[in-house]
Amino acid sequence: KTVSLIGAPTDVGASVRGAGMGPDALRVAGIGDALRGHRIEIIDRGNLSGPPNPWSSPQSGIRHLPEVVAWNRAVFDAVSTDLAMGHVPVLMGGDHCLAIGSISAVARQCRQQHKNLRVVWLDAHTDVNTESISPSGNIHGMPVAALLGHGPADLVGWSGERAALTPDNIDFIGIRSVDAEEKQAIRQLGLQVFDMRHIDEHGMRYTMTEVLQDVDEDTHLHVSFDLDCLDPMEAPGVGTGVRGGPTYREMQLCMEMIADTGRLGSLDVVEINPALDVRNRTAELAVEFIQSLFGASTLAR
Ligand code: DIR
Ligand code: MN
Ligand code: MN
Ligand code: MN
Repeated sequence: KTVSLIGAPTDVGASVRGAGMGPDALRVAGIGDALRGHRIEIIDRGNLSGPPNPWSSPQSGIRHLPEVVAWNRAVFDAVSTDLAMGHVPVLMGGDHCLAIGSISAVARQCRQQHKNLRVVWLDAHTDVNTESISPSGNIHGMPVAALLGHGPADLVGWSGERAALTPDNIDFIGIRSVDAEEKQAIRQLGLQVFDMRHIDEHGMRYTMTEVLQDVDEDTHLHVSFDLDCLDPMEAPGVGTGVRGGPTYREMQLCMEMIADTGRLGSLDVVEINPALDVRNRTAELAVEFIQSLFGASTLAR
């Protein structure tokens, strides 16, 4: 298996600056060597380039739309290239707006290859805002809506269809912060949200059994891993931490159960903010989880 690391050093979609340093924080934490240790071939594509963050206020409910489009275009092209080569692309963000480009590329490839796409969205937030309901205007709170075909025309339709995803293609895990009108959108769309209460009541094991039950040989599994999914005690280096996330052990089990399917085809690792971190702890934690996601376990190998 060949994994391609693609850096997208930008925070244009975020509400707090600093996520642009994520790719190098992951490299410093040893992401390449950690995976190389598991019989995976690694190609580091280096960092993509794109416009600087203008740090301006929202225009018609949305911030930095042209810059977000430019960065996502670069991500879409890079992810498409690696998928076409049969590689597993790992998008190192950057903020979560970049999932628009990466998942659109994955959806297009899945359609061409007649694969079923399943997205696992690990996040404290559902990111299903649009410019008409977002309280912040930050596009990192909107990628799921865009992928479902909602939002400004510039962010929609990249996969070749209006909607890269349908609501039954995506499951959310770890959710504990949803904006007022976002809640309504979730209900209207019929999204499957495994919030923290669900994990508290049923446990991570049962939750992941539900999430992964219909994954089969024809499934391409995409994991979109926002580091703020974790409890901020564990992962302080994020711009919008919310207390009460999954524990270290719960998240390890989540990753291991995904690895066990053998169907992981692509990954986003986003929202690491080294400017807010403590001695790169959050990037190091991300590397530990990514190792598990790629099949590392306590007793095997
Ligand atoms: C909030 C924060 N719901 C927004 N979203 C974040 O601005 O739309 N997503 N931080 O990861
Ligand atoms: Mn997110
Ligand atoms: Mn988040
Ligand atoms: Mn589902």
